[in-house]
Amino acid sequence: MSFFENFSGNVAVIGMGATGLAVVRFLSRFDLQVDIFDENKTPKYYNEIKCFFPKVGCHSGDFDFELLKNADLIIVSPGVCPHIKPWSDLDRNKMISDIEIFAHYAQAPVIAITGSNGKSTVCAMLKSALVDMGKNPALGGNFGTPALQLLDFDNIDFYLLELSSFQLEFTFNLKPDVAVVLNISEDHLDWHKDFADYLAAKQKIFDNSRNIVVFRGQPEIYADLDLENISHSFALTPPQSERELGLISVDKQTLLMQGSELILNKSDLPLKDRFQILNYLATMAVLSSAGFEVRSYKNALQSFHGLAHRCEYIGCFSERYWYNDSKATNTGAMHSALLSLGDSYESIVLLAGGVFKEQKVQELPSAVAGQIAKIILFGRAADKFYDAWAETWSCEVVDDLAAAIDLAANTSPNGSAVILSPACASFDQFSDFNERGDFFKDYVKTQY
Ligand code: UMA
Ligand code: ADP
Repeated sequence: MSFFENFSGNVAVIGMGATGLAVVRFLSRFDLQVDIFDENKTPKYYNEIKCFFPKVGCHSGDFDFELLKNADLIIVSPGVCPHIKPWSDLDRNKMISDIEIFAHYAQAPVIAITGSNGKSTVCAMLKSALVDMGKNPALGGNFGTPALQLLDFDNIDFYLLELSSFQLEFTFNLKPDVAVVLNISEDHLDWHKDFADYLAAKQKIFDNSRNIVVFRGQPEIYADLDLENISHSFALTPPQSERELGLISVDKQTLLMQGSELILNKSDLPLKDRFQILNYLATMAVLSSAGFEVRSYKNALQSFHGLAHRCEYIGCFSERYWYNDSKATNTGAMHSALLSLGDSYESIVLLAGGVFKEQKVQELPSAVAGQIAKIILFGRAADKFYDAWAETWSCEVVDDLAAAIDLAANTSPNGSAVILSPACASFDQFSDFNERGDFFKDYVKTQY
C-alpha cells in the first residue's frame, strides 16, 4: 500500500472530467507538485479543482507542452487517446490510469469486468446478488463512480470494477481476485489503432488475476492463456465439466447449470433475453470463482430487474411494441438485441444511427433476415449504414431520432417490435446514451 509515499517528482493529470477530479482529490493527501491539463477551455470540473485544490496548477485550453514533458508521471483520463497529437508526443512509459493508482491502494478483493458489451449489466447483477447475500460491495470504474472514490468507503467486502479498454491500456499492477472478459466485438476503433490493439487492451485484465472467467463462445479471447489458469467458463451451450456453466434443455425447460449441478430454471429469472441469460451465467461464473456456493447465490439473482436503456420494453403504443436499447453503441450490441427480439416477434423495425466507432459496417444477423421489416437511419452514420444495407433491406434516412420514431409509428406493420438500437455513440445529437434513451421513451409515450 504505497506508491506516492515513495514518489518525489512532478505529476501531470490529463483531463478535468470525473477521473481527473478524483485523481486530484486523491493526490491532495500527498506532498506533490500536481498540474492538471484539459484541451477544453471550460472543462467540467475546472472551478471545483481551482477552488478546492488551490495548490494544483490548472491549465485549460492551449496547454503548456514543456510543463507536460517535464512531468515524471502522467495520469491519463480514459477519453484521452494516446495515439493522437499532442498526447502521442509524450513518453508512454510515464503514463498510467487512475485504475493503476487504485491497484496500489485497494484493501479488499477486486472483481474486474470488461468486454465489448454487457459490462454494466453484469456489474449491476453482481452488486445486486452480493447485497442480497449480505455483502457490502463498492461498484465503480467505467460504470460511473471513479475507482479512486471507492477507496473512501468503509467496510467494503468487494470492489466491483467495470473497466474499459482505455483504462486497461494504462493499468499494469491490478491484481483482481476474479477477472472476466465477457465478449469481444468491434468498438472504439477511433481510439485504438486497430482491433488487435483493442483486444490486447481487454486481455490485460487477465495479467495478474487470481481467478479467470472466460466466455466459451469466443475462444480467441483466451487463446493465449494456460487452460489451468481458467477457473470457470460460461456459454449458452451445455457444460462439459464442473467448472463450466451453461444451458441444457430438459422436457422443454431451459435449465442453467454449473457442471451437473442445477442452478436455476430459466423461467424463474426476471430477464429472458438471450444476452441477459449470458449475463446471468457470467455473473454466476464470477460468483463461483469468488468462492461462493451455487446454493448461496442462486436466489439472490432473482432480485435484479435490469438497467434502463438496455433492450428496455417501453410498452405497446399505436399497436407497436417499443424497445429502448440506447446503450447499444456498437454493432455487437445491436446484433444481440435483434437476435433477442427475433425470438418473440415476426416483424422488427430497427432505428439506428449516430456516431459510428467501428472500421466497417457489418451485415445484420442472417437469423433475423426474414423478420426485419424496415431500417430507419438518422444521425452522422446514416449514409454509411444506408450504403452498406440498402441493397438487402428496406432502408430510409431521416433527419433525426424524432423523425425516425414518426416514420416507424406511421409506416411499420401493426404488431411490429420497434427498437432503438443505434450501434453508435450519441454525441452528434445528444449528450450521452441516457439522454438519447430518455428522449426516445418520452417521445414515444407522449406522441403515440
Ligand atoms: N480531454 C482532453 N483531451 C482529449 C480527451 C479528453 O482534454 O483528447 C478532456 C475533455 O475535455 C474532458 C476530460 O478530458 O474535460 C474528460 O475525460 P474523459 O473523457 O476521460 O471522461 P471522464 O469524465 O473522466 O469519465 C471517464 C469515462 N469516460 C470515458 O471513458 C470517455 C467514464 O466512462 C467513466 O464513467 C469515468 O471516467 C469514471 O471512471 C463513460 C464512457 O463513455 C461512461 N466510457 C466509454 C464506454 O463505456 O463506451 C469507454
Ligand atoms: P456495456 O456496459 O458493456 O456497454 P451494457 O450492460 O450497458 O454493456 O449493455 C449495453 C448493450 O449491449 C445492451 O443494450 C444490449 O444491446 C447489449 N448487451 C448486453 N449484454 C450483452 C452480452 N452479454 N452480449 C452481447 N450484447 C449484450
